[in-house]
Amino acid sequence: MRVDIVSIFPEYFAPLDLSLIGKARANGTLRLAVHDLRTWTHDVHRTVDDTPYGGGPGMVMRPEPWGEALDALAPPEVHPPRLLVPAPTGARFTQAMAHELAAEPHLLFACGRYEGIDQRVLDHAATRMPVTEVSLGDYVLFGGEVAVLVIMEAVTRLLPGVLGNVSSLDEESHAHGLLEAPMYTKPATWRGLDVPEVLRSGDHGRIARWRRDEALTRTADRRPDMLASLDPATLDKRDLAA
Ligand code: 6GU
Repeated sequence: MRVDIVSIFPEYFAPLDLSLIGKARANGTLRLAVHDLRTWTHDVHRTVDDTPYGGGPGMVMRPEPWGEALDALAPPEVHPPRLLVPAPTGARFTQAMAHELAAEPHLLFACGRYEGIDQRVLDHAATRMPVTEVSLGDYVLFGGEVAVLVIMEAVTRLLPGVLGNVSSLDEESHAHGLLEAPMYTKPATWRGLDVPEVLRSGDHGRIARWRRDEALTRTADRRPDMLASLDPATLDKRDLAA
């Protein structure tokens, strides 16, 4: 997968050299480039923002540097990338969207700061490529940079070959619309607290049933919204009893 990131703070992306994302870059699974938006400014102050039309607080990112950046990174004649614009006004980022993005050959992230990017940049880009505004949740960040780190981590771990143990993708929280059951490791007793007996029983049927029940009660307690949107066809009789 190819990924381009445009930001006025390229230094934010240093962590993408670390750990499993760094490894995916080193072995060529992920071809990632970070670009400084100011590369596409031409005035001595390398200005990227200006005051909003219609008034109001804060500044808006000017369209010209963004237009040139997108022309350079998504030239009209080649197959276009999917443009992702992190913003609190976007559609909510989910595990389903992470899977969708992991299947794309080329992602281009445009990180806005201040009150956002001039709307015409997105409207013009949409004539050339798919554009998705994406939000992490209902709170406001300074800019899109940290959101891109989050999205890249969620997407990269789904790329083939990045995770050593592929079955862990199938068992994790959100994979089946439920939160995952609690996990334990050795020692069996720690500070007077015992690992649940069933997990040490060796009875794989009982263990699977226990984990499923824990996942259901956890999800009901913490995320009733997730339980409500679960497909009833995926629930069995013993789930309904739990
Ligand atoms: Cl993606 N960007 C910003 N600036 N704030 C956010 C966000 C994104 N998601 C939640 N809050």
